[in-house]
Amino acid sequence: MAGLFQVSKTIGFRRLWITGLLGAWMVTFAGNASAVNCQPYATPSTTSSDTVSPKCGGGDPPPPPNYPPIVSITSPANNASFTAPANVSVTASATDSDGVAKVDFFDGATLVGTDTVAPYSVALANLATGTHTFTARATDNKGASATSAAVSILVDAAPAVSITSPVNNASFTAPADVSLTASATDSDGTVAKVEFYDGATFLGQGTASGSNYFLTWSNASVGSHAITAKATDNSGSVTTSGTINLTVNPGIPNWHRRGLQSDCDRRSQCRQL
Ligand SMILES: [Ca+2]
Ligand SMILES: [Ca+2]
Repeated sequence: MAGLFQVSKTIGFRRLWITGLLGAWMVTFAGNASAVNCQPYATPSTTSSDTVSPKCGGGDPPPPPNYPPIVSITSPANNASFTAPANVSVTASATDSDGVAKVDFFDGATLVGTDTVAPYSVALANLATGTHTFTARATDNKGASATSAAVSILVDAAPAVSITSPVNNASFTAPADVSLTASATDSDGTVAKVEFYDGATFLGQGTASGSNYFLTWSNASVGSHAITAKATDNSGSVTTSGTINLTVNPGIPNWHRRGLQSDCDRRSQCRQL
């Protein structure tokens, strides 16, 4: 009986020893398999998302986390300036390995449009003057979302300008020094300069006095002239005034002046010669 117990005890010990050895081997194997085959989930970079790890030996890994889309506004450029009335298209790039369901566009906190098809954009018409700050929020097919960096633009009010002197259809006699006056203002800034043109020909820049700008156009040539004033504000917006038409008529022939210089100071008398 004692011998039988001794044999049974020996077999039990061997079984225990073998089981322990097998267990240790399995732990070692599993540890090696995990180190070799089970890579951790990679963190998404700025150019890709949703990196999926390979399956571990002996079973599927837990489902990968759903990373949100990568989204950025590609147009307009940050700090771009527009002149009112401004029509601006805001365009965004959005990517996600699950698929992008939609991109929402915001002007400040206000939702101004949604696009579900790339390229993602929204057309904004007649934007109010002032600063607009746009963001794009992309949502993937699993409901994860991300918001782009903000892009700000300025919508500038163009200056107002008109020619106040001379009047339209005024006529002059050569040699004529024509005094040009324009009035220019800017509702959301300042007038940087006012320039006068005869058709496409630059005549000169006006001298400012308050909101009035003056230029003496010396020795204007005989003929018809179409005068405009072009105002530029501090944001670079430009407005061209309405056109003032002038006529410069031929002056008194020189031979009329000879021998009657004093009378020729009065042009009407010279014409009677
Ligand atoms: Ca995703
Ligand atoms: Ca302005």
